[in-house]
Amino acid sequence: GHKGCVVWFTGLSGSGKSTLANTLDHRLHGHRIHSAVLDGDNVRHALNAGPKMLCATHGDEFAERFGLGFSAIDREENIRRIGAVAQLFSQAGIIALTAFISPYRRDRDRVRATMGPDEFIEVFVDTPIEICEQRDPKGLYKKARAGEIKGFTGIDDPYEPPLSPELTLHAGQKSPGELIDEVMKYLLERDII
Ligand code: GGZ
Repeated sequence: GHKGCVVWFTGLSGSGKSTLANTLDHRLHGHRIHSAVLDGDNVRHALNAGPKMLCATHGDEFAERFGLGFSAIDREENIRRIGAVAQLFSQAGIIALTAFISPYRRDRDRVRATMGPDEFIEVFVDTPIEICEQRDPKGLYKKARAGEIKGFTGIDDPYEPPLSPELTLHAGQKSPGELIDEVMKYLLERDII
């Protein structure tokens, strides 16, 4: 058997969080362990949709009040909601794998504070910004450098690395498979799986 918990990946855009969460998800499924990924594709595009998306279906006023963008307060609310959902998964016995930049230390620590002592596993995806910017899969760094996107994490908005994460992954140097070996080892040692 295994316990529910939250494996919280944090790091810059393009650091590899989603790839790592999905790689871990597949690895766990291979061992018949129930896990689920929460990332931008299912959260920022659905649960915490942005104002533009909501405007089309729900109108201006609704979109303005409930659509979440990338201001500090919107990121704070994004992370708070994701923490609450991840905890529901965890309490249902599922290993929730979250992949959000979650740039602010206070917001992550608040999520941690809502969880049990062994429930929150913070994984710092420590990829140098130079590598993230080289990868630039969506061309967002380029736009941020050109001033077309304001408040982009790592460019003109801060990323506060965790001070004592449960794990740090050097994702610029190793393959996803190797990095997930490290996470699996940790989960085994901690008696979570
Ligand atoms: C950072 C942004 C921004 C700004 C849009 N800053 O590479 P991506 O595209 O897929 O990952 C980024 C994603 C960040 O959403 P999160 O929910 O993970 O952020 S947070 O935890 O801070 O709430 C990027 C895209 O959205 N994106 N504008 N200004 N990333």
